[in-house]
Amino acid sequence: MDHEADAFRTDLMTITRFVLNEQSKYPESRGDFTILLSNIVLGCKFVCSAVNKAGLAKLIGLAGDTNIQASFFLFLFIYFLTFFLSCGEEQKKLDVLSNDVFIKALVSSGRTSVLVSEEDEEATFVESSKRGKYCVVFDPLDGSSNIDCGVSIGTIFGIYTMEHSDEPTTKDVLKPGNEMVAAGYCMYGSSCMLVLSTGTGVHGFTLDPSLGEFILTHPDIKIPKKGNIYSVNEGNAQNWDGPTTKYVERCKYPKDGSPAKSLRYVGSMVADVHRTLLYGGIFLYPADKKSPNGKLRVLYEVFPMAFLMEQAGGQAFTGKKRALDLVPKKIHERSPIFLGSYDDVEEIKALYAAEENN
Ligand code: AFP
Repeated sequence: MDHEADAFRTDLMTITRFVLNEQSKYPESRGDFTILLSNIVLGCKFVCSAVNKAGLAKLIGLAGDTNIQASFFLFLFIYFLTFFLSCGEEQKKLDVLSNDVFIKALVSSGRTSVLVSEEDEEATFVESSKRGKYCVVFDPLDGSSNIDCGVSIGTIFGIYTMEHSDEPTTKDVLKPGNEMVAAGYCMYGSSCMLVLSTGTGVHGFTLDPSLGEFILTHPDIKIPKKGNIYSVNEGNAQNWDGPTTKYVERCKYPKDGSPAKSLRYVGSMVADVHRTLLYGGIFLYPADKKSPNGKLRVLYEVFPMAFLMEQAGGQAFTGKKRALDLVPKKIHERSPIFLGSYDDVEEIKALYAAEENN
């Protein structure tokens, strides 16, 4: 009997219900944000479905091209040759497809004016008949070098409000991250999960594939105050600066008698930040001699993740200042980033402060 009741949980908190509830707290609201968000959610569902099918489509496509009368060895030769030749191509296609999906979803929402995507060199200015009061910065498929091995990848987004009705320009998105009104990511992994903050905490929704709905599974996520995991590409260690080198050394050989931290690094920001958010610890992509500004992009990687971390009780630091206080000058600008548990980020902040004092 209970089983049956479980099958008809129409009282579940879907993401649409959640956002409508939030909207009802602001009686003056006209529902523009709800409409924008439902278009982002639609984009995530499309990309999730494309990512899930990617590996299968490649195999089915190849099998279909093969003459079943051919000898077994010829079959194997063509199969593997085509498989390897198609790897890079497939990856590129999924990036481009995801970008198209989000641009179309955002423009057709009628609620956006400026869009900045990792995939496009220039910002997209929405035609006047379809314009709205929001600007969206996003990376449609972050971690795409991980597609071919089936590792988690994701979409990252941040939302700003236009404060005027003049012609939109890039100035509308070249604002500090603390002016974002919402940020989130969708992770395409063993499950598809959307993590969102509209400035009132961080909430996680898991896609129920049978319903096609994101269900609230992780309400009010709080990052542990201190963690025991550090996450960094240690292959770059020879080029790090003093404070980063010292910090990672301390993770491995703590001086206060505490146990060494574990290292976890996927190389997909969404996956690494998601784990950090849930388990605690620190994610770092520091500056190094080769990349003095680090690798990650301010608008659609650093800011949204920093926003989520702060909303969950953690911190995000650039090596010089609070990440959300950066004011980007270019839409694809990069910045070093250290984010995660409050105490862990506090430690790296102290090391940079000590270096500055010296
Ligand atoms: P790709 O999209 O090229 O895979 O880059 C992913 C990414 O921007 C971010 O998701 C990772 O945290 C970071 O790069 C990994 O960079 P390294 O490969 O240099 O460690």
